[in-house]
Amino acid sequence: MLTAAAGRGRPEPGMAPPEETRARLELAGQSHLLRFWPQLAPAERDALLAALALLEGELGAHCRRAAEARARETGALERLDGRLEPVPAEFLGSVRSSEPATLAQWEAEGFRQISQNKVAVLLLAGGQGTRLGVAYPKGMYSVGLPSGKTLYQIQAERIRKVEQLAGEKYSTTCTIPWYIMTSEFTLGPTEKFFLEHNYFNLDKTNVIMFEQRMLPAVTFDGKAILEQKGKVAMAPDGNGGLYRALVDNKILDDMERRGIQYIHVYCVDNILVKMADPVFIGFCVSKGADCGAKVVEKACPSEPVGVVCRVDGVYQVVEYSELSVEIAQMRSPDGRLVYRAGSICNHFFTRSFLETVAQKYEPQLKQHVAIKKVPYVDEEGNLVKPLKPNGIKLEKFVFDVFQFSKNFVAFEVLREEEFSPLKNADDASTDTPTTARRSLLAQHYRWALKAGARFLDENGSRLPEKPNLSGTEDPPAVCEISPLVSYFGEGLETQMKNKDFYSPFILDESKTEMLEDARMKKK
Ligand code: UD2
Repeated sequence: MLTAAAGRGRPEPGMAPPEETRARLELAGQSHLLRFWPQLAPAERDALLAALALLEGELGAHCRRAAEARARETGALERLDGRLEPVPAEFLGSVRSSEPATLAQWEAEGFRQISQNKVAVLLLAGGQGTRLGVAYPKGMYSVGLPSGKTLYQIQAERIRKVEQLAGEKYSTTCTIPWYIMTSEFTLGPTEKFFLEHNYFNLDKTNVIMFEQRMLPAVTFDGKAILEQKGKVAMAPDGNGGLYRALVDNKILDDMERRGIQYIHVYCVDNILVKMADPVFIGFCVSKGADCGAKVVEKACPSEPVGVVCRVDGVYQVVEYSELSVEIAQMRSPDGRLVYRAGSICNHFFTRSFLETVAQKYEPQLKQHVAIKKVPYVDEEGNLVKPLKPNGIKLEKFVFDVFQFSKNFVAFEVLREEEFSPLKNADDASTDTPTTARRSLLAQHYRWALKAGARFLDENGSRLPEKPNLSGTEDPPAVCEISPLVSYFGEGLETQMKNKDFYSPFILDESKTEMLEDARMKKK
């Protein structure tokens, strides 16, 4: 159990470490953490003692668990083979194969729940974004859209728009609270960013940030790693740390107070994410689900998305890092991947399901092993940046609770409309700022053409049209539509039908007003 006991047993400068701490570390096999004690300044000693106190009693067990889990890891992939089956078609809802009337019913149901203030969104934003290579939270990243908007701004505006649509549909005003799980790395900068941007005009009281726990990184032989002479290397406890964080921070109580019943949990980096998607919410609610996952058809066997499937008959996500190549590559007679239901980290939960998980099942969640390069100080006190992985991080995964669901559903959506994650820097071939920007602009271009817009180049010549443009091509015209104007392509005809627009074009609220004024004058 983590207990803050900072300051207890604080030593005088030059003194030995408190005997109690020394003895406890000795017992846990972690006395190396005090190796540089004599060289530490008083403030560094205080900080080290405070960090160790926070890990009270847990450190030895954690380090042992990490080393054992890594040792077990060899052969784990083979053990899953033979226990897996794909999601049967009848348990998979699908945008592609559903009648428009059915989709409309689900959407109406979703909007109804939103209009009654029963829906919240919960963002997982505690990750370090190592692959993207920026030193700040990923949500603050701008992929280079004409508007310069960051991922956080796009998400905030989608919340505002979907609130407005639900309110208009059911003649009410409603709120979708935005819960944001951060970590020690991301909380401070995220709070500051939201403050500087006036919470993107959301009511600050409806944006609730909270922090997940951190765990020490451990060497292969079970020793906590010192990243500085007086600092243990720590990492967030995985996005499945959500369930402990919900309890630690009394978030479930806050949800109950607000009357929230359904929660859409999503990851920060998908530029096309449909916040509080009424169709998905409506689908899950209509099916009486306590837990649901959005999926897309995997693009290729090695795509880094977990696969929704059944393991020993129980619904689960097998993470990409844990699926064997042979299984990932299996194809059915029609040539499609057998395990193709790729999880896009968009999950639906009822509040009561989250409560059950938090109270009853959380301790049973698997601790997954991530092997990473963790900078450390060597025995002489020199900082070393390892070239090969040297450390174990234990992480829980958000989707590992699916196995406890009484009524699990999966919902397949169109990749080009809903999934384009930002994972890597631009020197990679996939999931980069360029691919994210392209997917969004391709989507907006398709919406504009569908609404009847025509595009001109800077000389006024009509640009060729590509109504079936895929998300992987650059559109012939650049058109960015503010989420405040349209959430999923709706309502654009009044502003765009049979009108000419010079590329590049941004349709935002001010332009909407101008176009509306021009239309009224013409009348
Ligand atoms: C995640 C999914 C993967 C697939 C993919 C789609 C998990 C474990 N894996 O893979 O199956 O759906 O996304 O893009 O969900 N995060 C935290 N705290 C942590 C670690 C991560 O909040 O301790 C957040 C992170 O900020 C991000 C989300 O969880 O929003 C996903 O984390 P990731 O980018 O490390 O996961 P990835 O891409 O390996």
